[in-house]
Amino acid sequence: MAIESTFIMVKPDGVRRGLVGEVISRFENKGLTLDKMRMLTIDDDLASRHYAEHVDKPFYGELAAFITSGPVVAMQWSGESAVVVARTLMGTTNPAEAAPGTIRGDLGAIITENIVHGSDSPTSAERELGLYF
Ligand code: IDP
Ligand code: MG
Repeated sequence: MAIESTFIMVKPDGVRRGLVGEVISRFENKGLTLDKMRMLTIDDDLASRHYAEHVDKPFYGELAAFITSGPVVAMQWSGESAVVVARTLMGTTNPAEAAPGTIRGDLGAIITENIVHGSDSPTSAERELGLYF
């Protein structure tokens, strides 16, 4: 048990669909604390650093085109076990299979356009927060 910080981002589909408030509300209602927030449009260089683990994957071209397609809202959230708490709220990667009650399960249906990014470990969180803040 430990207080952690995690990096959460509303992706371009979430911003376009007007879901920023909905996503923020879910994290607030869970009891996490919003520490930092900024809106920006990701360029190709930042996309390749953010998704460094995926640059060689077959879906990277589609992923990079999508993540640079419009503004995102980048955030730092903190709280007890914040990394896993946030991932649980988000739901599994593919919204088509994500459980109802999760952000992706309730709001999405397409794997690329899954509304929200969240760090998958405290190590990833530290690296990703350093890219944006
Ligand atoms: P995560 O966002 O749940 O951590 P990752 O495996 O890290 O999932 O993948 C990063 C992002 O890449 C996903 O959120 C999704 O938008 C996209 N993605 C992952 N796997 C696929 C795929 O097989 N096809 C298309 N897009 C994918
Ligand atoms: Mg990931």
